[in-house]
Amino acid sequence: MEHPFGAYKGTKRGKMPTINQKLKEAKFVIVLTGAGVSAESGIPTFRGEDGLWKNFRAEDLATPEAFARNPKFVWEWYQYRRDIIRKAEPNNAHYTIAKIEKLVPKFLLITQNIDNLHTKAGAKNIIELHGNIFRNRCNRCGKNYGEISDPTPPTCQCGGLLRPDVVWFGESIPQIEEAFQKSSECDFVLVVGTSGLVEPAASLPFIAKSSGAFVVEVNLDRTPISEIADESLFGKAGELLSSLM
Ligand code: BV8
Ligand code: ZN
Repeated sequence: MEHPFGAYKGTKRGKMPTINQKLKEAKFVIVLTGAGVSAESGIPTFRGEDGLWKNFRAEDLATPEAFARNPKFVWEWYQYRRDIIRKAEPNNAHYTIAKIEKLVPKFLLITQNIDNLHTKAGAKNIIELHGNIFRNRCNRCGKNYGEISDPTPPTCQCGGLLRPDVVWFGESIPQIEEAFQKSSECDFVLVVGTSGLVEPAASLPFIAKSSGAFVVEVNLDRTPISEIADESLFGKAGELLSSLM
């Protein structure tokens, strides 16, 4: 979706020194990422042109109802996604975010992604808001399991079915309170590759902004977050982030 003003690229020169200056002065940097940060690693996003996972919408399959109705189908969909994600490598955006972590006094990465690529790129202080596709857990007793290659969902000792350890639509987010709290404490938030449509993650930049943080957004297009961003950089995260350094 092209934003209304056409592909406004902004005068990067005019923006970069401000952003660099603010990043240098920052005491506590939070980076919030969505599927767009992994797009250049070859992982489909949810809502872009190349979005969708094998013609299925996450809203239809990433739900407890879908799993209850057809556990084998939902499990297969995750095995299909795991195969793609396992082969993916972090891209320059993941590596640059891991570099920022080492350069600022205090840092927290909050990601909506479940692809483990930020960890693979060396980031340390991470909240995986929506879980991690390489972990599994029992749908009944919550017992944690590691990677499983079975083609159908195995059964736990308690008799419950195993499921990916991710947060489905309609499920609560275990670390959301911590994410809200930290977002209200930071003074710089960098939002990368999220359409800002999925709640409650989408509220985090607004909380940071209302607490006085400097908000920078990196995205191909405008999003609801563009309305409050101090600077929006339109383009590919893998290319733009390195110029931030
Ligand atoms: C909850 C894990 C309550 C699973 C995911 C009606 C209105 C408002 C809200 C709701 C509503 N109905 C229901 C809700 C709540 C719902 C929600 O927000 N729905 C949305 C769809 C409207 N939220 C929930 O259900 C959440 N839980 O609210 O619980 C509750 C409370 C207490 C007790 C019980 C219950 C749970 C949400 C979590 C769902 N799980 N993923 C899986 O992946 O299988 S969400 C899924 O979407 C991923 O995590 C993904 O990361 C996330 C968000 O999408 P994005 O990351 O933003 O990805 P998207 O494709 O949308 O955008 C990509 C962006 O990148 C684009 O802007 C694109 O331009 C940009 N881009 C692309 N390439 C690049 C790029 N940018 C830079 N460079 C590039 N190269
Ligand atoms: Zn169990």
